Amino acid sequence: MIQIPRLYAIVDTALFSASAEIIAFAEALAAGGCTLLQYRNKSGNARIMLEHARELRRLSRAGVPAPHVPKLIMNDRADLCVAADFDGVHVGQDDLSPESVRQIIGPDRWLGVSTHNPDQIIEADRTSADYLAIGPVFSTSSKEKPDPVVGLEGVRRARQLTRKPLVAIGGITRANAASVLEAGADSVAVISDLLRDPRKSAEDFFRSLR
Ligand code: TZP
Ligand code: MG
Repeated sequence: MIQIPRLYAIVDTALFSASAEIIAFAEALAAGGCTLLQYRNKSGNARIMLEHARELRRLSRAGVPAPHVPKLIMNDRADLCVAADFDGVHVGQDDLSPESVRQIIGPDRWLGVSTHNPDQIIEADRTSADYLAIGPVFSTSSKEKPDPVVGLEGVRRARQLTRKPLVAIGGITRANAASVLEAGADSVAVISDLLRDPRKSAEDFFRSLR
């Protein structure tokens, strides 16, 4: 069983206008204590994705002793995860199946699977996924065509359906994060509420989640 940190920071490239900003954002998150970062790029430009990913990989290892190197997760793309030597992949219901991803990334990298309802949780729980995500917990503007909001009740239900580490996502902020862990999540995945002053926001999250 993997040990998942309480904060799972997502770097969504749609929110930045230049590559340097993306890298600086990730560095600030790491400075704020983030040890788990997802690279999310929905542009479809695989070359740029690999460039960003390799730079993130290089930076995350620079000067950090092995046990403290932040884990990097690639959204959607198992091939790019391996190419950039990332630590894992996160897939949704329309991506490659968990077992297909597992074949590509091998037994040791982390595999996360997004779920949005009880049936999907039960199905994903039977796979080799290392953690499951449930959401959107609250309404979000960071995802195109989000599934229906599941609320804290959805997190509680998910908690009853799996023993795998559970990551909650969608509209989670410093103000509501503690209630989400209270409902049974092991970790909160966040895009928007890290954008302004990422280092301080991450520190605030860790403080509120102790
Ligand atoms: N999947 C479900 S909600 C969401 C994703 C990728 C977006 C989460 O972003 P935010 O800004 O933290 O609501
Ligand atoms: Mg996906």
